[in-house]
Amino acid sequence: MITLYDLVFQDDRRPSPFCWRAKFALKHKGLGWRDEPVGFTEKQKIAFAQSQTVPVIHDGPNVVKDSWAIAQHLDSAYPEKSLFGPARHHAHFVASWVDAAVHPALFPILVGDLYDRVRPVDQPYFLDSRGKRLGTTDFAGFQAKARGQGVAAFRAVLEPARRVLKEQPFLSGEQPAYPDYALAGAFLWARVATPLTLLEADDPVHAWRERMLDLFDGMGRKAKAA
Ligand SMILES: N[C@@H](CCC(=O)N[C@@H](CS)C(=O)NCC(=O)O)C(=O)O
Repeated sequence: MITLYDLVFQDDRRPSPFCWRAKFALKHKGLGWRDEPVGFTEKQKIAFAQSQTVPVIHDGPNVVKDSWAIAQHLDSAYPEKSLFGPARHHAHFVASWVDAAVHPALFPILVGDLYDRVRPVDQPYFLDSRGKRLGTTDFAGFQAKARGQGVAAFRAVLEPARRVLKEQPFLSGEQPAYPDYALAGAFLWARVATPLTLLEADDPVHAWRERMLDLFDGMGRKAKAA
C-alpha cells in the first residue's frame, strides 16, 4: 500500500497544491493510498525521505519526494493509463508554468486566509518562513492590498489555459491528465484556503474547474473547503 505524506492545516484541511497533484495522479492510476498528515513543524515524519517538503510517497521499496518525481514514478511503475499521454514534456511545461506563474499570482491574494487556517502549532513557523518570503508578517494587510489588482492579474495569468479550454474540455484534450491535475492543484489550494471568488461564472476556466471538482467521485469537491 502506498503512503502519501500530505500537508495538514486546521480541522484536517489539506491545502497543498503539490499534494493535490499527487492525489489526482494516484486516482488517475486507480491506486489507493494510506494518508499520513504532516504539519509544517512535523518534518521528522518525512526525514526518512530526506525531504523538507510534501508530497512524499512511500511505495514498497521506493521513497519518492517532489510532485513531478512522484508523477514520473507512478507513470513508470504503473504504466497502464498514462498520466502524460504522448506528451510528458507538455505535462512538465504546464506543471512548471503553474509553479512559476499561477502560484505566485495566487499566493499574495490568499496568504492572509491561508495563515488563518494553519494549525496553531504551525503558525510561528508559517509567520517566520512566509514572513521572510514576503518581507512582512502582516499577512492580512498584505493580502488586502494585493487583492486590489491581484484578482484581475490572476485571471490574466490564466489566459493560456482559457484559450485551450474554450476549445476542449480539458487541457489534455477530451480526458483529463497531468496538465489538468497540475492546474487543479492550484485551485484546490485556493478552495481550501480562502472563500475569495477567483473566477467569473462565464469563464471557460470556471467550467473546467467544475469538471475537475467532479472527477474521481468528487474528490476535490468533498475535501474540506475554506
Ligand atoms: N517542488 C516541490 C514543492 C513542494 C512544496 O513546496 N510543498 C509545500 C507545501 S505546498 C511544503 O511542503 N512546504 C513545507 C514548508 O514550507 O516547510 C514539489 O513539487 O513537490
